Amino acid sequence: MIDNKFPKNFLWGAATSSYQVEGNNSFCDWWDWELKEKLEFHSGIACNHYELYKEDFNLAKELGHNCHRFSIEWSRIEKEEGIFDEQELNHYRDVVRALRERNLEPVVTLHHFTNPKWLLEKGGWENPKAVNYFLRYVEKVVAYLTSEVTYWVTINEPMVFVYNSYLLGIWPPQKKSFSHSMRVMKNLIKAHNKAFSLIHKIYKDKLLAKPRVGIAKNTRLFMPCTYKNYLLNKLAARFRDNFFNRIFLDAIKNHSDFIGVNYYTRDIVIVKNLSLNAFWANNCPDSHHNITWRNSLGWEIYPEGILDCLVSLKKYNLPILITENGSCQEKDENYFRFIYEHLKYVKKAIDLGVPVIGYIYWSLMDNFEWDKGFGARFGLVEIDYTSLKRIIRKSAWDFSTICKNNSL
Ligand code: IFM
Repeated sequence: MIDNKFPKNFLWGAATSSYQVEGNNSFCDWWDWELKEKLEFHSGIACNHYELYKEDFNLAKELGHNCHRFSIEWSRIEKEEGIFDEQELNHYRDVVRALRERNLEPVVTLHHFTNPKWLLEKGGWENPKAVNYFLRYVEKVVAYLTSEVTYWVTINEPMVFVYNSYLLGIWPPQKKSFSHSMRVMKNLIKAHNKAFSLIHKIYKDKLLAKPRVGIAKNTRLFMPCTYKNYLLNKLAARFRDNFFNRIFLDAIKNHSDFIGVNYYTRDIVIVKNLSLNAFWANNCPDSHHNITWRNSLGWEIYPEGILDCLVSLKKYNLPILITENGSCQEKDENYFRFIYEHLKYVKKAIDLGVPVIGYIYWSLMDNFEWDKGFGARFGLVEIDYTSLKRIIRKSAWDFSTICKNNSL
């Protein structure tokens, strides 16, 4: 008989990030960028989660979750450089307490793409001093929340940030430079490693049980296009796997208590010319492969890819928390189909000895999908953006059965 049970104390939940759900985060770089770029949509009040968080956590509890991942907005805590806003620190302490009151284990992200405006004025993450600015903020926040939080995610998807903001130039500050992106990557690695030691020290000094500190790593499966130039495509796929998936993890592996995995899709790598861009960014736009399922943004949905990614991480010998996996769909039933198909492979990975300790769906509710706006709906809970009414999708109830039974 196939055993569909997940390990004891498995974490089940959903994630959000401050800028995408809270609303009115006007002190951060994205806010001004949206205005400057004259995007058709603005994050504005988003889901007003800043005020409605208790209501939203009630939904998570009702849905049988036992954990919740959210992020703290640096630009709220430190609106002006070096001046910390007690009221905002208290707000996030209330958020954590609201989770604890509902028996939802908080998984707290300290950096999820957004930065305070003042940091950008000082050169952002290209400036080596960004590391110390980040540590000063981390120290403040962590000291505030030590007794209530165990799981810390220092940085969300560092390589997505590097790619989109410094290499491809599609996100603020819109740089397109290999050397700039390398500088940023190095500073992010340093920031994580030092934050790891700092967080551990804070807990040790307070004689508290050890925290668990990691990053949330967007992990992709890179496969070569088999149509033409296979060997070159294979080389590029390997290069990209190394650059996007491995370099960062290799550099932080001794400063991590767990690896957070964000898995969404696979890339079919094609090299159409010999430019560096073709090597690190081009995907096959043609129908050389039988792609049968895409989300509403056009990303391929490839559930078996999560198994390959998880197995490839086994060598790090660290617990793995799936910190994001999710999809935007047209039809409600496809949200559950997506979850179920991925969970089958997560279970397979566990059976193969990969120490997966939890599964956190992206996202608890529809939200602001960065440069794509509000159209891409990833939520277990649908948001009516006119009334801000929350409507639980049927798929969320189906997922809830898995969470409550700890079994597929
Ligand atoms: O919305 C994002 C999130 O901020 C980071 N991971 C991927 C999600 C979907 O694109």
